[in-house]
Amino acid sequence: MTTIWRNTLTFVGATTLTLGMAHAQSPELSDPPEIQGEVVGDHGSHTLRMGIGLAESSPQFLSSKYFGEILEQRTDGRIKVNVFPNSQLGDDVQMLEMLQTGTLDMTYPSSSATTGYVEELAAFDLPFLLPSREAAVAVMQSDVAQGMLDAFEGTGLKALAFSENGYRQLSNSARPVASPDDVAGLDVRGLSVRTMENPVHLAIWEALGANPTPMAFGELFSAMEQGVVDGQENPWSTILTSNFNEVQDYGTETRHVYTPFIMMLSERTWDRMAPEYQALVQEAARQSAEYEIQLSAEYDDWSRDQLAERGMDITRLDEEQLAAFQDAVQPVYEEWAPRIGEDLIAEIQKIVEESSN
Ligand code: KDG
Repeated sequence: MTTIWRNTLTFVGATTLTLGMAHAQSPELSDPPEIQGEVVGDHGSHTLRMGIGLAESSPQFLSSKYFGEILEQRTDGRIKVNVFPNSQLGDDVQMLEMLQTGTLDMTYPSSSATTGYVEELAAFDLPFLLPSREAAVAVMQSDVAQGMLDAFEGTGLKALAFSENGYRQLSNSARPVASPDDVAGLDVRGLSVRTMENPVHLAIWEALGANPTPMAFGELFSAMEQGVVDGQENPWSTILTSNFNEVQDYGTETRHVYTPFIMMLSERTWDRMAPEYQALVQEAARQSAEYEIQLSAEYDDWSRDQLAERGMDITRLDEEQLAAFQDAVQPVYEEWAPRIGEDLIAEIQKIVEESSN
């Protein structure tokens, strides 16, 4: 299966070359871990349709394919997973609703799109809460995070595993940004910035002086192309694999929020599966999530450097500049921490501290 993916990547690269752009399509990526474990007995056949927002070259797509390979191999082909990329089946919010009604089996949203189901997940949307990837992974693997996944019980959604969307960075088409004043625009208008449909994200960009506009991810490229919004914020890998650099000249390494992904299955689909298959799906989700986190880490800085190579003007903030962003979003903490739960935030901060020891 490794070969199939490599071929796909080579094919994409080769196509690009014929168009005259000699840019690499992906960093040196780790091979997926070897699939281990016995074949599970025959409990019927399932073809699972999974919709995701991101492109075929994204860590999310590649690891979702791996998820499918695990299931296929360990059921002798009785469980198949078809992954539909590029928001072609809808955006995160719509696809979650499709899971609830049973018209779609799986999706893989940002946690930020799921806070309407489990409010505590909004903790992840608090700015500058998770200072390093190691800390973020420790939180995602903690009992606190498992409790959040379990809390989906009864919503029609089965939350299988956390993985990494990653540190979100600002991009825009108007000007270089090195301070909240650049976002707000002292002599010119504030940047209009697309956000996910999440109130904490709206509050962050309001606090920074932007005009935030919530919008579905699938509409974002053309909204930026047509100048409906000046910018957006997403991890470097998403900015690159979604070709946002074609319509965004400026990037700023703000790392303002670390967003997890959550792999989701429709509870209706889950209930139709034999317990043996359910256990396998859960195991495969965890394995592919681990692989996704690894790929995402491999993509992150590489994507930033690729964007720079492709002509994006990237601003990296020094400590003082970063502190100005952190100070400007302090009111978001004051407003949202009590609503999300001070105790929960304290627990997360404790895990963060322990992870750095
Ligand atoms: O598949 C996930 C994407 O749909 C989405 O979560 C990407 O972070 C994202 C965004 O900004 O909407």
